[in-house]
Formats: sequence, C-alpha cells, structure tokens
Amino acid sequence: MTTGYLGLGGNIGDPAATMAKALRALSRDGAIQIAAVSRLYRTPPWGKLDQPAFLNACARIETDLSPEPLLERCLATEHALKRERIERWGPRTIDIDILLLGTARFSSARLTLPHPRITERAFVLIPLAEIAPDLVVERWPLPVWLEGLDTAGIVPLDGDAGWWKD
Ligand code: A4P
Ligand code: MG
Repeated sequence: MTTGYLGLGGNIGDPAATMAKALRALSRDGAIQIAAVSRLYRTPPWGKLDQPAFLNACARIETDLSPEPLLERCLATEHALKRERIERWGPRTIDIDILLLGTARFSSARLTLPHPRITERAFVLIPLAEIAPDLVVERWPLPVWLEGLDTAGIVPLDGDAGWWKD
C-alpha cells in the first residue's frame, strides 16, 4: 500500500456536504482507504479573487492504485457530484486534486505528481500540515513553504475530523 494525499475544495452549493460525499464515495469500493481527514477550513479565494470563499480539506489515503487509475477515481467522483468545469480557478462544487502519491514523480498529459502548485497554496498546505506535520515536499517541510505565503483569512471551522462520516 502506498500513502497518498488528496486536496479537496469547493465554493458553490454545500461544499462541506459535497466533500463528505466525495470522501465516502472514494472509499466505497475498497481500493482507496481514507486514513485521516483534516478539519474543514474556510479559505479566501486564490487565483481568481471575485468569487465566494472556499472550503478546503485534505485527506491521507492508503491505496494500491497507480497514479492514472487513482486520477480516474477522483475525476469520476467529481463527475458524479456534478461538478461543472466553467473557468480555470473559478467557482466549483467540488475539486479533488491528487497532491502526492508516495514519493512518486509522475508526469503525463493528464496528471502531474506531486501536484505542481502545492507549495504555492496555503489553502492546501495548512490542512495538509494538520494530518501530515512531518511531511517533506520538494525537499522542504510544509512549515518552511508556509513561511513565504499569505495565510490571512484561513480558519478552521468548528467541529472535528469526523465531519465527513455518515
Ligand atoms: N491534473 C494534473 N495533475 C493533477 C493532479 N495532481 N491532481 C489534471 C488532479 N488533477 C490533475 O483539473 C484539470 C485537470 O488537471 C484534471 O482533469 C487532471 O487531468 P482542474 O481541477 O479542473 O484544474 P484547474 O482548476 O484548471 O487547475 P488547478 O491548478 O488544478 O486548480 P485547482 O487546484 O483546482 O484550483 N482558492 C481556494 N481558497 N481554495 C481552492 O480550493 N481552488 C481553485 C482551483 C482556485 N482557487 C482556490 C481553490
Ligand atoms: Mg484541480
């Protein structure tokens, strides 16, 4: 089994409910085990600023799937939850990014691992650090990457890490 990390986010509809459904759906057929989930964080929009605040969370998974089949599961889950791709970095009901899969470096037309923008995004690094405090990405621990980033307005919601369970 390989340990991987997923980033989840959304900012339209009921993102908490949608992310919870996504995690439950991903774990349903047994190929992906959800080992830990961060709290939900409210995060100011990044990239395209004139859109509603996001909710973001990260999950640690255990899986035997290789990168492309794991991406298939993530995209199928997004699709099932009726995500509409409207514009890059724009509003979305659900986005599931594969942040890391073990130590794999992977690059194809459809998938890049590690996710190329992890280290630029506090909305990923803060929930990721909650479930993986000692993780090293691109040679540096997460707090080192966070030192250079704007973390203003990123706040955990009340509640515990079981928010996604039935
Ligand atoms: N793809 C390539 N690598 C990966 C990977 N490691 N994981 C491909 C997942 N997918 C990967 O995805 C487009 C395609 O990227 C996928 O079909 C897959 O083949 P997308 O999610 O539609 O990509 P995008 O939105 O154009 O770009 P990107 O950089 O993935 O954007 P994000 O991460 O989806 O950003 N602000 C806050 N606060 N919180 C957010 O969650 N999210 C976005 C969207 C913008 N601002 C945000 C947030
Ligand atoms: Mg994405």
